[in-house]
Amino acid sequence: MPPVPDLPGRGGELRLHDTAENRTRVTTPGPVARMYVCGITPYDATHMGHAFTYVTFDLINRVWRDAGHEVHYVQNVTDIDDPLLERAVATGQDWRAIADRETALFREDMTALNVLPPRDYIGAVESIPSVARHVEDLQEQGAVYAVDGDLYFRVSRDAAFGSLSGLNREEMIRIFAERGGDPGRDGKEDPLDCLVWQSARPDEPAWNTSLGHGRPGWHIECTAIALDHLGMGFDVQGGGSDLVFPHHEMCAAEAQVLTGTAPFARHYVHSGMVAWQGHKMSKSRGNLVFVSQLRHEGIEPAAIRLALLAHHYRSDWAWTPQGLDGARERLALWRSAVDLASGPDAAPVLERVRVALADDLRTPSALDAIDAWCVSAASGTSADPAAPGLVRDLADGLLGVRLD
Ligand code: 5CA
Ligand code: ZN
Repeated sequence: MPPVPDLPGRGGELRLHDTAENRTRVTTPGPVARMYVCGITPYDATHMGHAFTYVTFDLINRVWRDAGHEVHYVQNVTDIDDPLLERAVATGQDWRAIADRETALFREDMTALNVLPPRDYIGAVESIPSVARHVEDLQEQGAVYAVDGDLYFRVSRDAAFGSLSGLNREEMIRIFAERGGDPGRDGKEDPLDCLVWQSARPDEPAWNTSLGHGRPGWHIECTAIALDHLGMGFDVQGGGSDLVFPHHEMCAAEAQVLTGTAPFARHYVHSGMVAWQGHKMSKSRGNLVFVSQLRHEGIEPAAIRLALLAHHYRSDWAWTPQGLDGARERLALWRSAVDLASGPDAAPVLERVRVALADDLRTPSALDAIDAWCVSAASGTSADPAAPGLVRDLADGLLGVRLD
């Protein structure tokens, strides 16, 4: 955990857009705010889309802390799944070696970007015993059936199924097919039922559990990890908007059936998609700009972070070299201003940044407020010797942009 500067006073309570209610409302965590953010599937390096998503949830972490909460942040790593095994076959490498290497690189990239690490960072493989227990519980409730040895969850058992994404059935079936689901498989009771346990396939890794020899489905992994480490009704479940359906809808449905209570999470928060070359940046398409590549080219991580923060987290946007150039200029402006011996009173900047971030993370306004202070400081007419230090601390503490 890197040091986070203490700031005078306290920020206000964070308001966030909730996908399930499709409106922005205040988060109401207890003394310990609880957040689960879906982690990477480690078969390729961290790209700007990942970075945008994890920087978004890092802001939530920082704003809650600034408002006086502790934060219990949990993240998974999907260290066994189809794309990882496909990459292993395609490259002739061991799937575990790929997962270990890419997970280590992701953590290095997150550290470079000054993203505060989760308290619990949990792998899918290490969670297999827990997944098996949760699937048994679902079986006892009659919420599971088998198709040729694979186990499916009956989504109809959750009365609230569909309410998170707000999609109609037809849309759900279409998107399910696009994002790892199998609506057309023969023998399923409902095309939308999702796999919770897949029996062993030849030449694929498998584990012995009470459910037989096999491996977990994707959604139940996050359900189990979130329930084990946070319990029901935690404050925020997060990820990119490509996880709204089916992933977060399925996680919530499984958890709600398992516990007989709702909601799984009190806010469902989703970041927009970062595109490059005309399409959403994705490992499967291969149109990627990697954090580690830019770092090796000598681009400062603080500049990458500023390039991301220039976009509101809910917007879809395209990465551009010009955007990065603008961020490097901004970083230089901020650095030269906080290196001055004095500047205009910074208390109003702190307030403006706090207000902007607490209002659904309006980062562009927060950056504008700091820009304005820097321009005014550079004009040299004001003389508060404490101001540059406060701006340095608030840029680091609230936005995660280190200026030293
Ligand atoms: N392991 C699962 C979640 S349990 C997974 O989706 N992994 S991932 O590696 O594909 O994506 C990790 C996170 O990055 C997810 O929250 C995803 O929504 C987000 N993400 C992926 N591509 C982009 C993109 N182009 N723009 C913004 N966020 C993205
Ligand atoms: Zn997940």
